[in-house]
Amino acid sequence: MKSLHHLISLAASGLLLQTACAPKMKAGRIESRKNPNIIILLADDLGYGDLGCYGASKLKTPGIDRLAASGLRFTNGYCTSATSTPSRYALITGRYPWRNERARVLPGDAPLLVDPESTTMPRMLKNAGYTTGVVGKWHLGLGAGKVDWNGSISPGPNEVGFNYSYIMAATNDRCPTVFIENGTVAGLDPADPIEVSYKQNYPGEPTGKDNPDQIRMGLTQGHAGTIVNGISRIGFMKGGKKARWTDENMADTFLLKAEKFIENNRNRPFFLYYALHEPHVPRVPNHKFIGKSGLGPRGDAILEADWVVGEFMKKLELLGLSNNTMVIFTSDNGPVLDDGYADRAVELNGDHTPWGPMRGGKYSLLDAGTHVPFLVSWPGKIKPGVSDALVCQIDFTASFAELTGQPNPSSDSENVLPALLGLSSDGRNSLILENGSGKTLIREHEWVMIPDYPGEPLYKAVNIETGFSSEIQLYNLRSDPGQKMNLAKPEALRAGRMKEAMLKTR
Ligand code: NG6
Ligand code: CA
Repeated sequence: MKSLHHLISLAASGLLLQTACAPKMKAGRIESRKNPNIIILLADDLGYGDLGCYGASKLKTPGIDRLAASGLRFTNGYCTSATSTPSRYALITGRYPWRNERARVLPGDAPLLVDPESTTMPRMLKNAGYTTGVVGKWHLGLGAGKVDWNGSISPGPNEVGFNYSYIMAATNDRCPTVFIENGTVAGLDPADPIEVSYKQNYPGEPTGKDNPDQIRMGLTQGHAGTIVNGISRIGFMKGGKKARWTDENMADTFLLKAEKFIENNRNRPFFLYYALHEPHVPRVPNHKFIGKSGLGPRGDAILEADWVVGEFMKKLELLGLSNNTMVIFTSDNGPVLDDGYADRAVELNGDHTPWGPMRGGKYSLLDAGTHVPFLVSWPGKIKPGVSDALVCQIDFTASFAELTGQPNPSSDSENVLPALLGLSSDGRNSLILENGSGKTLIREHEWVMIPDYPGEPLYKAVNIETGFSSEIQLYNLRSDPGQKMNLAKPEALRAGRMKEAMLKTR
């Protein structure tokens, strides 16, 4: 029924008619073209309150604000998890990450987390005739066990549905610090092979732990492994010197690859998953952004991300693709200030509020862990505005299935296409969210229930509330977005029912 209703509302809006009749290419070529290009821009650790369009006044983000003004700005947009790997797993597969025990922050040498046999979102789009690409942060594992970084690195993105990939294996603070293009380390000199280990250092290789005099950014927690570009990382590596990245150039490198991908595929439907590395640690933006935000490296890195989005959107426009492309901008998890490097993010933050009006942040069960910026633009198709519909990145799979006429490969993923297109103010009724290590909570409409999880109330290292409590928590996010008033006692029935609903889904 729901799907029929959706079809009717789509037809009423003229969308189905327009897309069905859209083949505007020269006769005979690309006959089947009826699907818009789809681009997902995913920031790393960017908070709801980090953007001008979401109320930030201390940081100027004109590039992303322009994208927001051209489309729909969601006020209840979510990622599934408060850390990267599980969040990205859900985005790519449409499956809840807590169903997979391995869906936790992965080391740089972890095997591929996504089942290559499964119908992932990119594979589904490929089935619909799309050319698919991923550029940027991967963090979903590579290979099937021990990876030979000097040979063909497989399975990886190209085996789970991407035609093209240009990625970093894990995070910008993890080894190996090289880019991998279609399964091969880019720019590798065969005479200087790479080795990677998360167990021990290689004799003679400098590390943050043993050679603190060689690092240019101090440490507050971890990250005492191999030094690359004057910054020590998590894990160890040797060799591959020519292929190692320079953090200052990373944004330019990814931007060029992303632009090249859309340029090369301008004449056929494409899907691009462009996963920016900002403002994840280490925050080492290009020289042109240093000192520009007044908030230190974290703010400067956000300015860099904003510039990247602005440049990329200009390119899309220049290629004449704007009106046939749905662009989504969002973040993989909530914000964090001190995430291991002494970059003075806390000291220089002033009264900026990366978490917006919410409580918690990255790693947290509280709302700011997963409540993220969420913009959807498709000029000419989506009327600009603001939507309060409850939507989640896990729903891209089912929604794009609807958009492209494919079967939905995952029942965890709900078709919220009418909400994404601004044709309906209804999104999901309920959604299960996760802190990144398997602890779940449930949101239903404006209500959120966090089960009783005994544990430390604070992640001391990052100074973020965990959301753990020996008491069940229930909040009304509409009247209390800062989660100050636990209503679990006066609303015991509701809290109990929600807990039951959550456990039933698990
Ligand atoms: C943590 C790292 C943090 C970050 C995070 C993953 C330490 C002390 N902290 O373990 O710096 O890399 O993992 O972030 O090592 S995420 O956004 O990719 O999930
Ligand atoms: Ca992240």
